[in-house]
Amino acid sequence: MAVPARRLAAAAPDRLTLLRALERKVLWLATWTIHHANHLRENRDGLKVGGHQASCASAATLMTALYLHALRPEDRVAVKPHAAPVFHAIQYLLGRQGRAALENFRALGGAQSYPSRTKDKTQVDFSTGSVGLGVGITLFASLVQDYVRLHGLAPPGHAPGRMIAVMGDAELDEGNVFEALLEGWKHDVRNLWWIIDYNRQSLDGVVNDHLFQKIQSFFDTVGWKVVTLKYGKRLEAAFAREGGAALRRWIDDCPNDLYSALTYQGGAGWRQRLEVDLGKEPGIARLLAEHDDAALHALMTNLAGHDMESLVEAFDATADDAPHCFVAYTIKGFNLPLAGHKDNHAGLMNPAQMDAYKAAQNIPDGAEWDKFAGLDVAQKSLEAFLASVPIAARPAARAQTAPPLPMPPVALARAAEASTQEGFGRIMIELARAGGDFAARLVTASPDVTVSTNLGGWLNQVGVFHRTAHADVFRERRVPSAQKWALAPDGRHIELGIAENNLFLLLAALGLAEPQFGARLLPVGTLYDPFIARGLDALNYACYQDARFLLVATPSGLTLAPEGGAHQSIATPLIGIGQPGLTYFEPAFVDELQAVMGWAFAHMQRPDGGSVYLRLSTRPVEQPRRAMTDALADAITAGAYWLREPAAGDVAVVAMGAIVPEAIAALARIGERTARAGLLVVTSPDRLHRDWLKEGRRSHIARLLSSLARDAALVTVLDGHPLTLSWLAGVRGQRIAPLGVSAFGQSSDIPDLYREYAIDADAIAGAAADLLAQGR
Ligand SMILES: Cc1ncc(C[n+]2csc(CCOP(=O)(O)OP(=O)(O)O)c2C)c(N)n1
Ligand SMILES: [Mg+2]
Repeated sequence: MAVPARRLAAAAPDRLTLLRALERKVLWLATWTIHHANHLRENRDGLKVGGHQASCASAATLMTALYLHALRPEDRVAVKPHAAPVFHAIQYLLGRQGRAALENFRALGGAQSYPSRTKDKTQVDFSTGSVGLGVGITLFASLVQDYVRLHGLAPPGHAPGRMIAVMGDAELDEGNVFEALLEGWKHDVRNLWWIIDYNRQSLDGVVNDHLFQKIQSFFDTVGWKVVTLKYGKRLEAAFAREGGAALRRWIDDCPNDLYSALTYQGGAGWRQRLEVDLGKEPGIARLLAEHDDAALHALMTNLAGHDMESLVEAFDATADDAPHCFVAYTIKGFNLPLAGHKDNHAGLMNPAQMDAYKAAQNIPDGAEWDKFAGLDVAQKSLEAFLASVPIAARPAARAQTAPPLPMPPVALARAAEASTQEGFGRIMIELARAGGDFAARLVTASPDVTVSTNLGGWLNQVGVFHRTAHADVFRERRVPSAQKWALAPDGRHIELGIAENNLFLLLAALGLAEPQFGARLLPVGTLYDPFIARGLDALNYACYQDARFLLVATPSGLTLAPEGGAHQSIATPLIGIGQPGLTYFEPAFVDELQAVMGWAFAHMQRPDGGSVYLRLSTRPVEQPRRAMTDALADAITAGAYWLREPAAGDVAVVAMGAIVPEAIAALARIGERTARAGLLVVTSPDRLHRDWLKEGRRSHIARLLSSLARDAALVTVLDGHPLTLSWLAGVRGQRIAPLGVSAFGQSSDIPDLYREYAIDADAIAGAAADLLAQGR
């Protein structure tokens, strides 16, 4: 809520007094929460519980100003991970979480170490923890907010909010922040605030001097407004006195490490140094004489990031929707004995220091969790104020869940041969043609591999999204091209530059559109499978906060043969199995893919569902002639089915994805040696494994394998790491030959590569023969 300047001036003293009192309480509660967890709770394992009192102190003023003054119900915030206790304290004061959450900070069921959308029982907008990613997601959330609004999907009366990151200065060392900034510039993002807690300290020590100049120029370059909040009102007043200009110059020129050390040493340290450096400047002696040590320390550390009035003014002055970067000068550990020490990141106040702090806060014994004890403002006024702040109007519950939209049936022309990647492109085109609410909510994104992952046809139907329309110049000039490339606010594909981190952060933001903006989107992101690794932390981050999306990774494996080893993924199936919140499928045939996509979109919309990862291929494969029965579709989505039932044989081949044709060819050879061998096609080792862990002998895979003789052997094969399927030996205690790829690939064609890496029909038949020869 932008308060008009004149009204603010009239109302300021009262509001500022209230905010300052609450700021003190916020810091106390955050500090006490950490202290309690480390010193007053039973410690059963000898581990340090931890928490970051200095990082909290650094952010306490600006988070109080933000949450209890500037924040509106529609705004969304990513809080720097190690300021979680400050966030929890504010939520506690607002009545949004109980005392038990704070008492159990970092304990099971209590407030989380770092804000967590899924594990905290209060309204966390964005989880944070891996530095830089919380910053980045706010930028993509602002893009998604615009997308939702420009597509008319926002609920009636929805006001655009500001996407806000409260970030540590060291987060600017993470490359993903700059990748996001550049993408944000291309997309002309709006309603975005990044508030840098510029304490000039990271984990290990003090950051480079003059970093702020670089920050200023980075943000200028991408069209942001930079608001530098350096000195508080008291220092500004001192600068206006005789000797003030010299004092200002001295602080401006003071190296970060010296400023930090003097802050730690306090009043006497400041005095000694200023006498040496500025003693001869007119006015300085008087200034020093007028301030006792405590007052001098308070003056010299009066930075704007701890000056409520400066922060409130700065936030209120931000009326337009241009992206803003606030560089708020702060002190790590401000108002605590940890202040300024270079080693304070994980530092904890000891019990004696806490006692002194408690006494200074006038908090009686037993009133440590009291919301108002020791404050010099009447409890009633504080309660009334807390009830009146704009964010208090935010509904406690998350947005309502709309009923799931099923994927419409798609009739594909029968192809004798097709790759799963081709099938994906065709299904997307048909979905665009089918229209309706499902298609309206389908949104795709790709980091410069839209065409090469086969989204080109879909793109021609739906157009590229941009806030401002831009014609397709090639089309206008009649240059022949298969791709239409006009940008428009109603486009449904979001094109990104080559930065996989950005893709995953965008998918995370798109996949949170429903809880954040009240509009369900069905996001589909495409990239080359090997480059999942490039953005893996951001993918994990997206899953960690339960964003819902479909990730289509193609091409994959050795199978894209001539492209060579740098593009051939090996371990991604293991990521697919190991990543919580993401269900992995690797279909072999287009009809499997279609069944899987139907399941995936349903899964993405289920309250207890998640995201889905499809590992696809460009290899054209002969398609089976069969009808898709419900039973077959159920087996496919459960993770496996018998393509050829075994005749109680003593060996079966288990194959997945692009390698299934090799398995089919191998079966004929194995058949010459033994009773009919079975061919089990796996569509999701992930689904199978999860179900097996839960259901054991009653699991889908156990039931499928029970068609085999108990002592039958298995040959498993995939274009990926053999560990993906080798666990199948454990289901019924069978002998196994796990084939797959565990060394880097190289350029070649498929026959040579499959032979070289022993995943061809000969290798499969050979492995089966060896197992049979070993006997039972
Ligand atoms: C990706 C990642 N790497 C490392 C860490 C460990 N870590 C936590 S905080 C931090 C430094 C934070 O410094 P800054 O952002 O300046 O925060 P503040 O000074 O406010 O504590 C580091 C390295 C992390 N959380 N995430
Ligand atoms: Mg810092």
